[in-house]
Amino acid sequence: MHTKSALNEFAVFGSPPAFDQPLHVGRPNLGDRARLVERLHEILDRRWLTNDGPYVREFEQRIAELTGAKHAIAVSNGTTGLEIAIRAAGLAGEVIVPSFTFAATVHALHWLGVKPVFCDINPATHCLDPDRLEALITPRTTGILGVHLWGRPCEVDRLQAIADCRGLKLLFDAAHALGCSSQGRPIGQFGLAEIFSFHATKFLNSFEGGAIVTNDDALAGKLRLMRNFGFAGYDRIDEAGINGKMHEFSAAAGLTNLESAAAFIADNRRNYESYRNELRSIAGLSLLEYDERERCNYQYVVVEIDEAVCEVRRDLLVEVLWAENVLARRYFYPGCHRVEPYRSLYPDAGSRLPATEVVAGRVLLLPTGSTIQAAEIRAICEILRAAARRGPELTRRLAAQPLRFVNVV
Ligand code: T4K
Repeated sequence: MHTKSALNEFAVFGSPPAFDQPLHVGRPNLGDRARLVERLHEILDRRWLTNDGPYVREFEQRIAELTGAKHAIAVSNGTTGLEIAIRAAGLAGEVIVPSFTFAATVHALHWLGVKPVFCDINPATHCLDPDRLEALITPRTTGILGVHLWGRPCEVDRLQAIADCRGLKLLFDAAHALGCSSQGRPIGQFGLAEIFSFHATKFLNSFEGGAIVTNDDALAGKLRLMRNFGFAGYDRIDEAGINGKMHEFSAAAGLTNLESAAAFIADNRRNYESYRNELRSIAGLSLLEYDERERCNYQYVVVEIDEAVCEVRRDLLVEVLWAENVLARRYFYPGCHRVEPYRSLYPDAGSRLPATEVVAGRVLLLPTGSTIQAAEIRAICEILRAAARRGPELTRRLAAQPLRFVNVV
């Protein structure tokens, strides 16, 4: 690792990179390897590989306990979980959803023939702005799909009040929010159902996987049927279902990683605080805060770049970092409304999403998780400090060469 504090040392201008190996946003956290292997042997010995196996049931039990939800239904991934929940909840016509989210949230609606109606976010929370939502409700609206982005909860009470008053179903994409809370209540307790992701890049992974949690008995029954082709018994199908089952290897990984979840959160929190200490002295860069009164998994280190202050574009900082082998991400640039098929289907959507467009243009996510060391965080921040201090000069010098890593949509 090389520490850099001057522009001339930057890899983007030809020097060797600060890091020999790439530092990722979303490097998987891994629990006790020996325990995982033990579980894998048990699965093979049992010859019960999928279809509601014992590890899947145990994993569901743990997720239900963690979220306080009455039912947890494990699924093959978060996207399939969203699709099954949207269908089981009977959403159709139009559903209100943020554009500032991972594409899966919106794809799940579109894939089921439901029109996503993009609602702007509150720039302070990065979540749905309830003040902008009511104006989007039409006679065709059947639901609201909120996203607890970065694990920071939506304004759940206000969204529920709107849903109740207008007769809409409320679901939450909680892909980022396992182990988080809102007003002291665990995520998993809100809306009709909430959907988690346990993808490799999530703080708690089952390699691939997800879970739908709900307190509604009837909905839970339907979700279980739909996850398994609609089978209610041998030769009996009660629903149009799909194959959304989690298999035993995934559940074994999820259970093993759950045993280390507190350690993963502690690592994330330690990293977050290191970034906070380093970044507070860099003008123009501000770290998105988590509410200390709530439970939080701290899995995302989100920085907002104020270009007017540091006089260098976010995208140029990304170019600099990638050249140094720091694979910072621009989640969720450019916003779903600006990617296909939504860009072509709803070409005017951007005009009512001003906060989404601004936030998508200034967000930068930095590497965290169990594999990142404090010295690496200091070195990353040193690069950012040098770049932000010499913003105009960096901008001028980069204008003279093609960007290697960043594409601008
Ligand atoms: N809703 C929201 C709000 C979501 O954020 C997501 C997923 C979903 C729904 C859907 O849930 P799933 O169906 O995925 O369960 C990643 C993840 O693929 C995606 O799960 C996640 N959100 C999203 C925020 O991030 P990419 O395309 O950025 O991933 P990728 O392949 O670039 O991985 C990120 C970094 O992690 C890479 O630099 C390499 C590293 N990595 C990745 C994998 C898979 C590893 O080191 N090891 C690995 O095994 O989307």
